[in-house]
Amino acid sequence: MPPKRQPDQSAPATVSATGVAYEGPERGRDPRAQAGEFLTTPNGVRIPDTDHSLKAGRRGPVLLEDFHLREKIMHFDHERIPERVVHARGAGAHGVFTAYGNAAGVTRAAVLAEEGLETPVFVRFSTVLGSRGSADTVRDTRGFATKFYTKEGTWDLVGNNMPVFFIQDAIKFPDIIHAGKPHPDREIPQAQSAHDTFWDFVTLHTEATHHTIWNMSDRGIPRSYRTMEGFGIHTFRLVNADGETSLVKFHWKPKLGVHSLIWEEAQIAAGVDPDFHRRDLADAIEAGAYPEWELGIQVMPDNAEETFEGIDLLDPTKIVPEELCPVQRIGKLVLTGNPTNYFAETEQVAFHTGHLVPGIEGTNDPLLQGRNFSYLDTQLSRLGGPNFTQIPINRPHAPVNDNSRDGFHQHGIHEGVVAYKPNGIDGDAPAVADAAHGGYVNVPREVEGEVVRGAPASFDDHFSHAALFYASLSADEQKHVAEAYTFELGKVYEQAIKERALTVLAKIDTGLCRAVAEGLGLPAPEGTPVEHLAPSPALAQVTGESYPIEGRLVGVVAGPGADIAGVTALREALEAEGAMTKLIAPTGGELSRDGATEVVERTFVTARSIEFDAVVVAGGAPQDKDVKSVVLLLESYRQLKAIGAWGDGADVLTATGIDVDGPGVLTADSAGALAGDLIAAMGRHRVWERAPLVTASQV
Ligand code: HDE
Repeated sequence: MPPKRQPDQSAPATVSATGVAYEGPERGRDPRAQAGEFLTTPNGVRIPDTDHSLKAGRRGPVLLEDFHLREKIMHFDHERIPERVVHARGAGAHGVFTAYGNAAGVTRAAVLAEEGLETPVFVRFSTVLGSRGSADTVRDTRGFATKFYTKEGTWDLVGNNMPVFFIQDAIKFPDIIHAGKPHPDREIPQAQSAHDTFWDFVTLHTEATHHTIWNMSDRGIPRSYRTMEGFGIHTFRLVNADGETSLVKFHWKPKLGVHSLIWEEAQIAAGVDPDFHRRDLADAIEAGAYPEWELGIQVMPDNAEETFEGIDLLDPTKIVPEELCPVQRIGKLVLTGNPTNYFAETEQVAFHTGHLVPGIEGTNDPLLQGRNFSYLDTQLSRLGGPNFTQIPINRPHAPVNDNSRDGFHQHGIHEGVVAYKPNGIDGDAPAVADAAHGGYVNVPREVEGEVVRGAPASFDDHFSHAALFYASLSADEQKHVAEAYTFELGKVYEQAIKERALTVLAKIDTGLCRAVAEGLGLPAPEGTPVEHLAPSPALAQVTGESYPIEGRLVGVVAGPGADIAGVTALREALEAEGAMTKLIAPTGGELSRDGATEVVERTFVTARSIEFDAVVVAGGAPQDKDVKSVVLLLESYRQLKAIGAWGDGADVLTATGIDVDGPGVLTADSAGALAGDLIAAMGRHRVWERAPLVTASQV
């Protein structure tokens, strides 16, 4: 008898090849992807010519019998799928999550509880408002969605880089998104909140105030996906092996610290390098500077009120300050592999807040409850049917035996006649699992109440957490918030909307309100700011702390006659810290001196300030003032980056108008002597002491 065909529902290499598994020569290879040495049709028929249609004579009409033409064009015509209705623009990476084991007391989920357990993950970062081809560096919230392929089934933590949301109830989601997306008449502006409908909505619907001020802060323009925090936002319920429950908020803490762009950089990058964040993520992983986060939890008692220190834990517009409830670190995420194919993996990955594993449950947060419906629903139109969990990137790494059958794009070849329970024919297989056998058994909860369209009274506090956030920022960050509101509201046409926005700001902080009013040329409304909790230092990101500089980039300006041995020495010193250099010269090619050679990777035409975390001028660099290099240096100075020079490279800085004795301007006799100071300065991200020297309009 011929061997029986087996259904293939195994996870192919594109999915399982995360972290360690990515090492092998078969990296990312799906045996069912393109194979064989000849070009074929989708049915495997070899093709002699793919450049010409089949015609009746060389100048004659094309024949309908040309099946190769038909199949090739038909497939092309359907290559695009609907982009995500929100979070359309994104970048993904494979990685590994390792549990520390200290969460075992609060959850029985092995992925979090089992010490040393490595779980493969796929993470997708995204912007929210822009379409799939929009720029990375726009002012927006960022998505931070993680798919854990756990041995107990798939768990998705679908979070953002801000800990709160615009709305308290899912029923408002179409409203906030319609207000934020481009205006429907002209479909502008793309990927922006600086327009009338957004500000009209968020100033009327004031529960959006807290999230809006996060967007206006530096968090709205991250330096990199690698330097963002992540938040699960909602409160979740964790259940331990004894059935005891806790209310928990999830936090991702980046190893490299939380850092942002300067607004000028964000704007320039949107034109010069719209792929800025995508490129940064992929380049860092390729260079071995693997992005890392620790997963943290705030653990709070599961009390009947579902509050902590008076804060309503079901309200997704509120935070629990870390000073009141510390974040306990329970595991580490390392991103180690770039996707092999953007469409197959990053585009087709499907997250869902309802993808939970035993030991992790949701709560009655009305925003979360609505999401539990929405994410499953959206995949039906986006991925074309109910079988999207069979797409390689979405396949669980746990065995699947779900009795579901058929539907569009069914990949499983299911055997037998039984797909129902109970059944006698297969001995009632597959068996159901109780908690002892790893079944997802919900914690029993009493639910009762009157049917009502409404929210608890605590949901009416729309301003105190926005005021808390603003009060917790450093002075530099507060200044950026005022500038962001001034910019965004300055783009609004309707005067009434600007005035309404100022009345909201008056409730947050008088100084902020006055600064924005002044920028808009409007009177600041009278009003007393609301009371708020004590400032939370954990919310500030400019703290004076130093961080590793892995994956950071230094531009080295040089030219014919420059000290190339010095360039090499600087490159090696930075590479030892995981950072990278790019040599910038008037033209491409190589630069050599005294037997040392370095490749030019950017010219004065292709280099722009936004790409670099610091810029240095090599000794012996050209003294002539090329306007492009002047722009590069002046922009970098204005963007508060470390600037350096060795030897007579310092003369170039002086000729450009940069004070070599100014803050964060580093000079030394040799490249080797410069390296240490440069590394230390980059570890602090920016030269904040220089900010007062740079005018408000420039930063
Ligand atoms: Fe989403 N959201 N969302 N969202 N969301 C989607 O799902 C939705 C919300 C978030 O990289 C969509 O597969 C509703 C909060 C991320 O693939 C959609 C509500 C948070 C991503 C959807 C929210 C998020 C999405 C679009 C209000 C932070 C990208 C395509 C109840 C905790 C995931 C898709 C990825 C994507 C609906 C609110 C984060 C339409 C209805 C709050 C990171 O289903």
